[in-house]
Amino acid sequence: MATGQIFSRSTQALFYNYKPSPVQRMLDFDFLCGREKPSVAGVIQPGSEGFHKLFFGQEEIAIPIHGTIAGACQAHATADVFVNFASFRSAFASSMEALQQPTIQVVAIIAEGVPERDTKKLIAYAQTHNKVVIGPATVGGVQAGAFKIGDTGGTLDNILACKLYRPGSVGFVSKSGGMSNELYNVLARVTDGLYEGIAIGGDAFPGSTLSDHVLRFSNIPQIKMIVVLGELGGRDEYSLVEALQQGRVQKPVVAWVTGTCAKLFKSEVQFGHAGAKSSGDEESAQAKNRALQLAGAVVPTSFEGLELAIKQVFERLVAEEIIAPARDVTPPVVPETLSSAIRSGKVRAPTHVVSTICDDRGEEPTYAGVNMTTLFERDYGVGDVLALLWWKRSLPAYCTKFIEMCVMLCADHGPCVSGAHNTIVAARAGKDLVSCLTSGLLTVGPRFGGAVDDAARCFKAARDANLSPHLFVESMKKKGLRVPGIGHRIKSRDNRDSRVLLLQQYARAHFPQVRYLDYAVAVEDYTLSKAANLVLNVDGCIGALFLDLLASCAMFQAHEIDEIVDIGYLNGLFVLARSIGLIGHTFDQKRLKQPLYRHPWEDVLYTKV
Ligand code: Q5B
Repeated sequence: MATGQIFSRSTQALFYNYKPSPVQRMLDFDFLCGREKPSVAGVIQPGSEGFHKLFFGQEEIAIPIHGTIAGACQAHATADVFVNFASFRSAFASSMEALQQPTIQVVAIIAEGVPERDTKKLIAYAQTHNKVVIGPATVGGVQAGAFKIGDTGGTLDNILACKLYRPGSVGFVSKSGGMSNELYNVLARVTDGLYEGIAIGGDAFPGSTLSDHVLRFSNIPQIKMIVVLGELGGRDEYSLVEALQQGRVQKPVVAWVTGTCAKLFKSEVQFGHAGAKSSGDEESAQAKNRALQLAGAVVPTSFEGLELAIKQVFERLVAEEIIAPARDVTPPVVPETLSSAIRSGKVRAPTHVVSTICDDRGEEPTYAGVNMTTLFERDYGVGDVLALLWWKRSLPAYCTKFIEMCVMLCADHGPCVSGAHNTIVAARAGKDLVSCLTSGLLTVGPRFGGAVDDAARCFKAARDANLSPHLFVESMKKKGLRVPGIGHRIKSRDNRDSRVLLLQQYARAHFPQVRYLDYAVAVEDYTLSKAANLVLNVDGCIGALFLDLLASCAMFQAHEIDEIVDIGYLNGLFVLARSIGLIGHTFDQKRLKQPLYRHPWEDVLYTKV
């Protein structure tokens, strides 16, 4: 174990198993202390490479990520502290590997529950190689104004209140991390503050002991007095007693061993830490306090007396001119994050995204204010969900049933249509599901499946303007345009599209009125007089019937209907429906292990025109 300073203002650490909050806290501490270099040299995340963006003061910096411990040590040869945030399952292997790196001198193990036999192996290795293990089950340690491990010292407010941003004259060691924060606060109030503080962790076999650190503090000239907070259970405090008796600690020691209340219990009590359980009188807090006092430590009569005892020793050392109290400095202000400043109401910031259809911030996500539980309580279906997310309102059941019919009837129309063909070719080229799906969807347009909106626009404009079907078709022809929603590759007067018939049948039975459908059928009558395949197709039928739905269900105002037709919501019905079929085609091809598609030469006219 090292015999003096283990940290300084230039100490850098490697952080194992990235956790954004403790790393950022280390960097914020650095900034408060006025360090020039961040104390985290790199992060180790097994199997990953790259960098994490974090703040160093107001500036964003990139902290490199390394996939292996050895790689990180090689890249940052001067980083000698290993801050191990691995779980208790992997803490041993990673700590041992870190100790074996020549560049690493200190390993801090945060995890609780590391098996004692593993910790003993780490201790043995560290002792023979003169390295320091802090923990397991620890928050770590801090050298005020220089370096801190992970979450030691707690929040920024606490670090400021405890003046940990500049060194004082007191060395402090305890088992408990929580009690360290408490004592840092006491030290800031009744002394000139902490120089170095270590929480050795609450396990029965800590990697380094109270006395290890007290002896180390004896060799650090800046430390003028030492405060020790022990705990019932174990015999660690007796090594300190021995060191005091042997005169190996020349600086005043103020000590208190917590757990005196254990005597009030009839049976043995296990306190919070794994090692905090006394087996036998010698391990009781009372016995250890007595022994420490006899060995020369200043030991108050209760925990409440600890503050006064520290104060008195400090004041004596000041009077004897052993301590020249550290002067206070004003630390820089660590900029707040935007989210915390917004939370505390200090700033307002414009949002960059507006969303009005859903909210996932509460206990349950909502669609237009309707939560998931309600969806099922009310037995809502896909049509209802679509209405909530597309129009932010519930529609009458006959409308949502119609929407579901559209989705069901347009889900697929065989493997030969443009969309399915593209999807099949993509699947056979080995593409992933999303690529196959989007490859098919990209064919949806004015000729294939994407004529619903245009059909609605044209039928609405013509019907609202009282244009006769004949004049409407001829005016389109004059402009050189095909009537959207009319015509089909395989359907005709004598081979009607059953989807169109089913939708018409349903609407005539359930819609209050079908004036746009009637108009579309009159257009079809006229176009059929020109050619047998100029039928009202599925796009045209949905377009006309949706106009009827919007106009008659009393849920939309006139300007909203115009907006729906303008924006072009209705092709969305075909896109949604056909996605079901395209996904089916993708899986079908993959299941059949179909080979790469190549179009046959015989099917291509090679010509020079
Ligand atoms: N003529 C659909 O054409 C098709 C005319 C017309 C006036 C028309 C064509 C068209 C409008 C767009 C439309 C949706 C390209 C169709 C769908 C989903 C699907 C698909 C599936 C599924 C078919 C022959 C003669 C020419 C043309 C004239 C044709 N259409 N005149 N208005 N609308 N429609 N698309 O058979 O004088 O000889 O020059 O663009 O609504 O996509 O199942 O396959 O579920 O997947 O190739 O149902 O109608 O006819 O181009 O040889 O034209 O008729 O001007 O006249 P065809 P063409 P002329 S549903």
